[in-house]
Amino acid sequence: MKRLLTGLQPSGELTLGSLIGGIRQSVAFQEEYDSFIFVPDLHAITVPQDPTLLRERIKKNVALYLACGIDPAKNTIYLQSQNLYHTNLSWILECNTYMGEASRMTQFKDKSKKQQNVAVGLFTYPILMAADILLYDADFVPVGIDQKQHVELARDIAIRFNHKYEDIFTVPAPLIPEIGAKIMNLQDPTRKMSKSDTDTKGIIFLLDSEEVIRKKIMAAVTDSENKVYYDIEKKPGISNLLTIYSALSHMKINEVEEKYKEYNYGTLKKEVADLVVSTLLAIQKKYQEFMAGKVVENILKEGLLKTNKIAKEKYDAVLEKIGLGRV
Ligand code: ATP
Ligand code: LTN
Repeated sequence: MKRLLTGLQPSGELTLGSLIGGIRQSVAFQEEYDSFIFVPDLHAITVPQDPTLLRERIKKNVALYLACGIDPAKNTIYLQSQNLYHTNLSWILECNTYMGEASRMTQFKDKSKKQQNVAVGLFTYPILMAADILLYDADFVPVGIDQKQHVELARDIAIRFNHKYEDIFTVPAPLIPEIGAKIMNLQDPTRKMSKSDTDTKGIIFLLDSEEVIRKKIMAAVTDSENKVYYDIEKKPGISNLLTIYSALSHMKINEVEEKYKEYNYGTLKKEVADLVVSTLLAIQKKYQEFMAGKVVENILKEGLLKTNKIAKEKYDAVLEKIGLGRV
């Protein structure tokens, strides 16, 4: 059985983009693959975090995975920082990654522009991500389009490592959703809807109330043509709303276009809001149940035991190949 692995940083509250571009793919594939989904909390500290909020978000992330349909019987669910092999392997991979390739990462360029004091970890973060993936021999990594370059780096590192030290890592491939690979900010539909943005008006959080969701969607920036059709260049706002509707309704974009072509923007927005509200309220109900008991704690305990065993084997094999460890 092929293995699938992904994770969503607890760097902010999860958004509609996290659901459509991230979690939902893992849910869709969990029947067919040996699925791993984790909380990359070490990635979150590449930018400043409030410790209390961060700890809370870790639990919330897991409860949201479950509420969005991740089945603990079909997935290995775990927390990155508890498994020390991730950072150990990351160091070894850092020593096998060139400055040139690490410097090409566009997300670093974007994120470092927004910060005054940029942490070294923000620069090396894609290598930790490669360790997350290669440690478990993942075949596929479901991600939104913004993470494709990072998975490709993991691929390049694996290929080089295999060439230098004989085959040791499975070479991973990104899995990008056909619809919804990039959900845009509702206030600026040329930018990704990103959970760590400080201005929250254009972001739908999975735990937003019905009233807030409706307000944000009704206020989404569109254009003045008042004709519903998909054109990402000319009509980024309307195209984003059509994408959201298509992703949540499982209808094709052209079917959604056809359905709403005679409607005005106000009605389209209302229908998108109805669908988002019904999807998210159902998730929120389940979320409350998972937050209440000890489910999350128990799942993470079990996940740590299982992943420690797998990771240790891979890590020991790597040490052996590269000539480290006791003689
Ligand atoms: P940050 O703002 O902290 O960089 P983010 O909002 O980009 O976070 P991540 O945790 O980095 O979210 O992403 C988790 C997964 O969800 C990744 O696979 C990412 O590609 C996907 N994803 C996040 N935002 C979107 C979006 N707006 N559209 C589609 N996919 C997304
Ligand atoms: N970098 C990713 C989160 C992440 C990840 C991973 C995703 C860390 N390690 C391994 C897939 C596989 C992000 O910011 N979305």
